[in-house]
Amino acid sequence: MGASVRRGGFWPLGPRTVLLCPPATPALRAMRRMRLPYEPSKGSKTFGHDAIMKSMNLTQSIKEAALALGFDLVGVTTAEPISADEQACFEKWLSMDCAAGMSWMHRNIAKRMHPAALLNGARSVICTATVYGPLSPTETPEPPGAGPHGRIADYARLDDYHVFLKDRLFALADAAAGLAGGKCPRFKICVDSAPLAERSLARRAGLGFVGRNHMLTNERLGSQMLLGEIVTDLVLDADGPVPTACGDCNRCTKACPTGALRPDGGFDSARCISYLTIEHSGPIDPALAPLIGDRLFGCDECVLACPCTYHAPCRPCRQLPLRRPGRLPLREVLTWNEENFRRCFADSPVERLGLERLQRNARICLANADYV
Ligand code: B12
Ligand code: SF4
Ligand code: SF4
Repeated sequence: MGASVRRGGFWPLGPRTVLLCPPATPALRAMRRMRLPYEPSKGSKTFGHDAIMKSMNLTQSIKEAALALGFDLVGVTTAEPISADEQACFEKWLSMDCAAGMSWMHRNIAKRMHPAALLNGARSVICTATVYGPLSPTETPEPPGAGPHGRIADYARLDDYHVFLKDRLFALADAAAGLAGGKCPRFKICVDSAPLAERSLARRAGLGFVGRNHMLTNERLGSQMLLGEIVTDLVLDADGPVPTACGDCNRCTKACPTGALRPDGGFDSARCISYLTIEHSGPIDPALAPLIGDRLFGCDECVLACPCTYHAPCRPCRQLPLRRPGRLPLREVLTWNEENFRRCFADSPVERLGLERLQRNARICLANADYV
């Protein structure tokens, strides 16, 4: 899972739990320059005493800093445990063996449910989302030349998001520490690999709703977004959840090639192409292999089928560059050695998969291409 970001001894408690004290770092000074002007409402009786006003001003300034750093969405929730319903949903998922071979999902359950278990004294979670799609038509070219090709999930064409999102979140923590004035706040940066219920928290922070495809989905920006959080002991002003927009729509469930999105709303990882091609080690069940089609790494079907995603504006250009092809010639992949693999996928999410499993997937895609 994610690589940790270390920055020259600046993080005194190690790469993950950080204690920050002003005076400002260069990053923080840059952030202060970037900060948009903020006008506190003067003498408002409605908001009551100073502490509330201060937390609101601080929250608003942190959000502005987040947007200036390139996050597309930012919201705040408390560090309270996720709801009893969501805890029950998670426990049922585990008990039904829906985590399949991801044994690590059975560990650190208390932390996953409760952000304060990750950082003593945590009071708030700053939730962010970074858009990576939908891609524009020019970014999704037809396969060049002849021969069967395999598809790479859109997010895996970027550099490894664990690294670049952690960098951005550290910069946001810098900014928040400066904005907090004389305080010495503590932060824990989380992206994917930390045991944290990221979608539940993002939903509670108002970034979007959890759709039938289980994705955190924003009505305006869709669901091709990556999540990252800062758990902190700062007291911030919490946002509220937004209602789900699924209604009677069922497109994602219909689009899922394998039935991983179950009719009862559950999610069966053992049938999910994303799980099979990325997380699963060893041979793939021959009954499922034909359903994988040409998906060489990951799967975007339930995400792209969602009206919120396909009506969303295309990925903004200022965002992260796509450094890898969306399709690869399968016969060529089967001839690759480690050097070829590294040249294409170093520093990408595919690197962790390794050449052996990529070639396992390529053989399945090739067999499927020969069927058609
Ligand atoms: C394990 C995992 C996987 C597994 C299992 C996926 C799954 N659905 O659980 C596999 C390998 C299959 C996978 C695949 C993908 N993943 Co993944 N994955 C994770 C991980 C590490 C944990 C997810 C988890 O806790 N699952 C357990 C189930 C029970 O939790 P859940 O489905 O999220 O449900 C919770 C809440 O959403 C809520 N909830 C569920 N249903 C409902 C319904 C309502 C009405 C409400 C109110 C709440 C609610 O309660 C649940 C309990 O907390 C997270 C990172 C993290 N630390 O959270 C990334 C994460 C979920 N993955 C991510 C991505 C991008 C993907 C893929 C799109 C990659 C790809 N293109 O191949 C696919 C999408 C598959 C899918 N439709 O979910 C992103 C999702 C971003 C987003 N916008 O939602 C995350 C958040 C990583 C990140 N930091 O950005 N993933
Ligand atoms: S990622 Fe693919 S296989 Fe997994 S649930 Fe979504 S559509 Fe189904
Ligand atoms: S496709 Fe339809 S049902 Fe599925 S998440 Fe999107 S809106 Fe909800």
